[in-house]
Amino acid sequence: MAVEVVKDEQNVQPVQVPVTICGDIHGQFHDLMELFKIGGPCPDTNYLFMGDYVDRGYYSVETVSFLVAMKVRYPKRITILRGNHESRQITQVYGFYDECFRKYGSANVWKTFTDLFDYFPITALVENSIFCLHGGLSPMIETIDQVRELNRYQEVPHEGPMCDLLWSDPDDRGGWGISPRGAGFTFGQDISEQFNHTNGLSLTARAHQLVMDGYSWSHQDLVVTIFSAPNYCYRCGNQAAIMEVDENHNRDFLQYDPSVRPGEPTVTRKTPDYFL
Ligand SMILES: [Mn+2]
Repeated sequence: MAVEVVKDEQNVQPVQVPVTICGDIHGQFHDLMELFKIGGPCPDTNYLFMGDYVDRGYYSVETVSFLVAMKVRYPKRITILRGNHESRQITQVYGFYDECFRKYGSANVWKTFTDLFDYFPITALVENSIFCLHGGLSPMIETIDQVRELNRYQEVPHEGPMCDLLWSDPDDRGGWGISPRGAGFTFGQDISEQFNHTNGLSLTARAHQLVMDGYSWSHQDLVVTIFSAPNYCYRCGNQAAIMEVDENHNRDFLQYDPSVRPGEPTVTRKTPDYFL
């Protein structure tokens, strides 16, 4: 059912205000429940999630199942974009594959989800004004129309425009730079200025990077990073945030801390070896 719902969405999925824009969740299911407490339940609040639902945290299965179920039930109320972790290759390294195997005794559920990920839209455009995506810009993409022309129905490629949109990061240095991640590029304020100007945008919103306050402005407020996994990997000590955009396009950031789970210590627990 989810394939049928997301496959007909556009590479640049149009989204209306009011909407609440969210960043990485990374399998932190209890914190996702906290997010809906802070932001309001779906469908009372419209949501736009910018990818990275799985890997790292212990509850990727529950996290992505919940979001996909909400998408099927309220397709016009929630938009779920693809992150660089919604990928066969990455999930075999960072936890989702192992979690599926442990919880279901086979890779079938992992296979079904990663096949679904190929159909997720890769960007969204809020009221022709806020361009939303997981990573960042690409030297091969000058216009939003060029994003519309991509064939997105595939595993996240190792290079090229679709890879860059899911992997790139803003940087203090100008121009294009080599990304230390080994995929995508870094892009400077001059690049953001040109892209926002060319496409008539007020803002590019993206996720993908841990920021200690849950949100962080770059490039003189042309780019915002939103990160919605508090105390990322159960050890980073960061706050999480979501960005509300109201009917008048006013923006408001809501920050939150980790949810406290019954029976669990409130102190940060010992970090499992595989996070190190
Ligand atoms: Mn990411």
